[in-house]
Amino acid sequence: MTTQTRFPLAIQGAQPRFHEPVHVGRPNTGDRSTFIAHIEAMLDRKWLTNNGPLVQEFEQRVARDLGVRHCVAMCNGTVALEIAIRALGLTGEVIVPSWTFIATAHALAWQGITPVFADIDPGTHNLSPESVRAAITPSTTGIIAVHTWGRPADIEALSDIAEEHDLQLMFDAAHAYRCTHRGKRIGSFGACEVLSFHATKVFNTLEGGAVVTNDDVLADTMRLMRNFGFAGYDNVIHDGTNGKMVEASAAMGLTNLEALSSFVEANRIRYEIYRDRLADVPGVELVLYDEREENNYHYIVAAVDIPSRVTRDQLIDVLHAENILARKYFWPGCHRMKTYTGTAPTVSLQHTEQVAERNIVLPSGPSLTVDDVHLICDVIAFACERGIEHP
Ligand code: T4K
Repeated sequence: MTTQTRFPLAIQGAQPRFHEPVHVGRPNTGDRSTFIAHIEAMLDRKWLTNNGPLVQEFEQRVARDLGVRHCVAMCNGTVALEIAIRALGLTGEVIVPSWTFIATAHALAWQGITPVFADIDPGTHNLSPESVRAAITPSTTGIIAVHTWGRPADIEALSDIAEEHDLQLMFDAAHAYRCTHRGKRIGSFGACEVLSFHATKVFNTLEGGAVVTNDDVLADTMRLMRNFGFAGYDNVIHDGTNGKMVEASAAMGLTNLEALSSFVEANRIRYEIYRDRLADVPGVELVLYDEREENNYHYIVAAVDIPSRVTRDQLIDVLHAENILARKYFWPGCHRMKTYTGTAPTVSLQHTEQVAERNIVLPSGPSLTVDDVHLICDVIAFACERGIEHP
């Protein structure tokens, strides 16, 4: 269904098209009574955190779902990154994309490791292996590649580079739950992969994260590290922090895992509407999912460029005026965030720079109706075809 676009756009003074804002990252929540039953049982048990039964069940279910030996649940994805980085013994310099959420870089810098920013492939938004090669120095100890928007990184090329230069390779898989690479679910590539179960993710535990790995020793180390290094009462055998997932988060996780396939199906339907409706809009190019793989279709990502009659920033203004809260993730790129501008990038980040000026992430997910998606497409088509100056 398409709605006749009316004039003038909200930016020119009319009522916004949406009375209530529509968001990127509206939380997906499964069956309420299941969640509440878990919470009631938790309260009855009076066991709220510290490796409780819900967390243990959650870890087993996630590991089985992803086909990996260990899932070590944590309080959020950022702490999971930090713990994985320490457990792998990374030091000195670690290569990361600049085109990622700031947490990937901060998890290194927070522990005195220098994030060295490498460029991306503009088509996939994933780390460019050539750029990674160019960024290696004698101080490099590892690579953290991101499966950006759920599209798997170039795992084979990066593994070859890591092996050649004796570097650790781990993945930030915050976007990639229930996505596959060559038919195998993301979760068991590299030394380990880090998941985020933040409220805005396809699969949430309120806040939460995990490291998944097939390495038994690494998993044991991370279990110690997330609980202050305790190996039983009064016995600290490792350095550590408080990275534990609470039972209420695991309750949400168990609830949402049951509903995850329905979230993904709702995402797929909305993605296909965007894909079809925006295909002929001038200057708008969607980042497409690879249909040969399993995808979670969570992020709807597009580049806005000539011949669109509006720039990306103008389109954002138009959409926001209509209460459509599209985002510019990950503008301006980590290397342009204040904390990292003191050090000049060591390799060209030209694709990152270009993508950062054009990229837009659009609202999606089960909380949006398909009519909402059509309406958003109407506004985008109108703005890109006609421009904002049109009477
Ligand atoms: N690595 C990567 C590649 C990541 O993308 C992330 C997180 C991480 C690592 C770190 O994982 P965590 O430590 O977060 O587990 C949001 C999320 O907070 C962040 O988790 C996510 N990436 C990032 C891409 O997006 P913000 O600063 O944009 O959040 P905010 O508050 O602007 O919310 C985004 C939208 O979601 C808003 O339009 C409102 C909506 N929203 C949000 C929340 C929390 C809701 O409707 N309900 C809610 O409860 O970072």
